[in-house]
Amino acid sequence: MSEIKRIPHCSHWGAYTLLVQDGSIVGVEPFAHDPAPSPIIHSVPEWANPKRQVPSPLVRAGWLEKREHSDRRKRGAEKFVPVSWDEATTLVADEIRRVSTTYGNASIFAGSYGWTNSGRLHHASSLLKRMLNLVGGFTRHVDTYSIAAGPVILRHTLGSSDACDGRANTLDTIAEHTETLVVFGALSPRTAQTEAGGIGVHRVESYLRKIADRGIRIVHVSPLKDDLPEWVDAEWWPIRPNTDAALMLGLAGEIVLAGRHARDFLDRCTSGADQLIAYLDGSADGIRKDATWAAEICGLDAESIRQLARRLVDTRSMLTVSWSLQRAHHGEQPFWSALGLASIIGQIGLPGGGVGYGYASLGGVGSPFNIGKSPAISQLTRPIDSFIPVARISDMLLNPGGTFTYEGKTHTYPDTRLVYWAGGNPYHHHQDLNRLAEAWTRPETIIVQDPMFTATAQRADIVLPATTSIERNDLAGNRRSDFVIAMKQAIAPVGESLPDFEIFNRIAAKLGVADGFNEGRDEMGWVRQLYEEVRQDAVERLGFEMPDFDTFWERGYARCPVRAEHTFLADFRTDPAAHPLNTESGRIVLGSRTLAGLGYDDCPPHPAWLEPAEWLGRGDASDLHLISHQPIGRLHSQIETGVASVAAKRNGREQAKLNPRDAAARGIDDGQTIRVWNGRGACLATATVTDSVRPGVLVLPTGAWFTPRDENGLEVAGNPNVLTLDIGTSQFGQGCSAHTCLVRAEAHIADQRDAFDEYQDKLVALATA
Ligand SMILES: Nc1nc2c(c(=O)[nH]1)N[C@H]1C(S)=C(S)[C@@H](COP(=O)(O)OP(=O)(O)OC[C@H]3O[C@@H](n4cnc5c(=O)[nH]c(N)nc54)[C@H](O)[C@@H]3O)O[C@H]1N2
Ligand SMILES: Nc1nc2c(c(=O)[nH]1)N[C@H]1C(S)=C(S)[C@@H](COP(=O)(O)OP(=O)(O)OC[C@H]3O[C@@H](n4cnc5c(=O)[nH]c(N)nc54)[C@H](O)[C@@H]3O)O[C@H]1N2
Ligand SMILES: [Mo]
Repeated sequence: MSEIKRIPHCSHWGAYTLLVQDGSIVGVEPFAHDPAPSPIIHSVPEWANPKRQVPSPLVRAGWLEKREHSDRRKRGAEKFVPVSWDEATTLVADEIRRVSTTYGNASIFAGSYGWTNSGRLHHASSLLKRMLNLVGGFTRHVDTYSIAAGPVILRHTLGSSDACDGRANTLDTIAEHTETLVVFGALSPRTAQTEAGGIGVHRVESYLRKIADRGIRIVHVSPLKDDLPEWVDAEWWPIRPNTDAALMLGLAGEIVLAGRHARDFLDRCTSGADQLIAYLDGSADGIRKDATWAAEICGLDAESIRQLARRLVDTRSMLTVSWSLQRAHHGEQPFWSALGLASIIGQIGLPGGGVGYGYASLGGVGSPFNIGKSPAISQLTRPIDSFIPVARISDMLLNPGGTFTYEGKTHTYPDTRLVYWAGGNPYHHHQDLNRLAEAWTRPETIIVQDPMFTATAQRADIVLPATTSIERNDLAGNRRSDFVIAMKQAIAPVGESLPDFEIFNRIAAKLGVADGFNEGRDEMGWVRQLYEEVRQDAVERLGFEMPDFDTFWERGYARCPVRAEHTFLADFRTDPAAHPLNTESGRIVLGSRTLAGLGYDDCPPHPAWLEPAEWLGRGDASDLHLISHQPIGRLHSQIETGVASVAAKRNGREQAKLNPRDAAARGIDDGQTIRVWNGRGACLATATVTDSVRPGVLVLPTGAWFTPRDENGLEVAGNPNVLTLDIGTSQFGQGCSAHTCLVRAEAHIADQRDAFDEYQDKLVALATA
């Protein structure tokens, strides 16, 4: 036995040290500076499990024979043929050339949404775009599944998406100054485990402890009590899902009706406030938006709403709104309504006052933020500007040449012939997977690059096995983390996998653009270069010294320049004319001329309550509102078979939480296998009966590997996206509406076979066919 080596590394869920002996990982230790490391670090050794990885480049047999004329319905059902890297990269380069010559580059879809790994060099989708930009471009996506409706409406009404990107009031100021905190959605260490691009120090929990210690009044508005840790003393308001805009507007209406609205702030800092006020006081449509009105829609107590409205103006008050609220039909409205309410209260720009979005949705939101450059490889210049809103992927594939609207303009869907996905898992992330499966039969060729034999890879024509981050060198860092972290190679590549950079470099060579792609640098040359760009920017622009590359690489981390104690829009509040916002009026928009001109019924010119397509106010007694939130034990679908992920399952299945009242009405016992279904699909899960979930709501986390059983389409792993609704949030924002979904649930007795084993068996069988 040789000595144990200690290798610094990082993933989206934090930094850690891998203990490596004789080429194997024998232990994982948390980063010494991290007070709240994520248990997901202990799933990392599972990455090295050869049974989970794609063993070699693979081509679907039918595609190898007939290329673009193959039977596309055989995707996911036909065997794969292993090929050499040389053959695989030639096939890929030939396809890119064929499609771009015959149909034009817009027919190549490389939006390729996904979190990939935290490394900023081997960032799979960035490298894909970099390569394709050298050969004429591709159709891309805009916004993210995380936030789309939110930033679209905030860019229009606040002039930027800063307030939902981690640039609103920092949590240190809230812990110090706020007297009344209203949490819409969650403030949870569960989601704060992860941060896109890695995180050095998990701080959310310590801010929450400070807030809890100060004993301020906290109102927690969510269908799920666990969205705040139980040690935070909060009043739980179990709201009906998707009705928050009504509560916000009811609170605002109460303030207006009492004449307590901040007239000076509204006059100086907003535009169109009279339109909002006319809606609130009922002069516009005859309906007063008061506590009684809101209580009826939200399923809450009117008197408590009335009291809270008073308290919001009597004390220093802060509203936090989770990203989840805008991942719903009309998701623009809760974000805009919160801004409207905060403007009516009039404390925006004061320490500990106002509104902010996405606190704890990611680990870095609300923490001191990085003001330096964050490491990133350039995607180079786009030769064409063809795009879709990120979640309109099925619409695009099903409607070539059809039109869609986005931010008030009309665009056309391209005629997609080739899809190249690297570092994302649409069979995890997209809604209504049975609809996606139909859309997936449309393109002539689908290429998937991933270390794992995911549901998406299983449905590809060409699968390119990338190494996981622990099989190569890289660095982590982002705009919301105060550390840049070395991600050193810990083990040799598994099977025939290659680092993403190397895969694209080889394809670029076949396309004759290798020089432009690699700029003469190899892996370590690029890691050094990306670090140096960050270090130079910090010293030149901010006078902040970071260690030289060799010191950084040896030590494993470097600190970045950050801003703490930040109060959002403080300057603007003091002098709005000197600090105009990038909006139609230069101020906060509460009544929009642009939206009035557009006349959309699903995104009116002022914040409004609009009924979602599916919600408890319209369902019948057997309907449950599905909340498919983020899984506690993994990041989305990643390392689904790792220890942290498996620990969160029950009887090998995902847990579906529901209220005792609803369980009893359906004859469901705690721990029983249930079938959750609606007109779009059905899946299995294990029932966990708990009164921490509001009656009428069922919570099933995302991320189980999509495993439909062939005979009847029943999904056995517990993937909620067989149930969710695939519509845009509105014609304006076009975000995903994942949290708008009604389902039914019943005890499932027919088949007690363990789903977890079944779909893992299938996975291994496909990989070794
Ligand atoms: N119902 C419902 N659906 C949702 C949501 C919801 O709330 N409800 N949330 C949505 C949100 S917010 C998001 S962000 C999306 C997430 O959706 P995704 O980002 O697509 O999910 P991941 O599972 O992280 O997929 C990342 C993929 O990258 C692969 N990968 C990891 N490392 C590497 C690498 O080094 N190279 C390459 N080439 N690949 C790598 C992983 O194996 C995995 O297949 O899901 C969305 N879907
Ligand atoms: N462990 C872990 N952490 C993660 C991720 C992960 O996969 N695993 N994914 C990361 C990503 S990509 C993102 S974008 C963020 C997402 O961060 P969020 O969007 O904040 O996370 P969610 O878990 O979808 O939702 C948080 C809570 O919102 C509540 N909620 C849902 N709908 C409503 C509603 O209509 N009204 C109210 N008041 N509350 C509602 C639900 O009870 C849910 O638990 O999480 C990140 N953090
Ligand atoms: Mo996300």
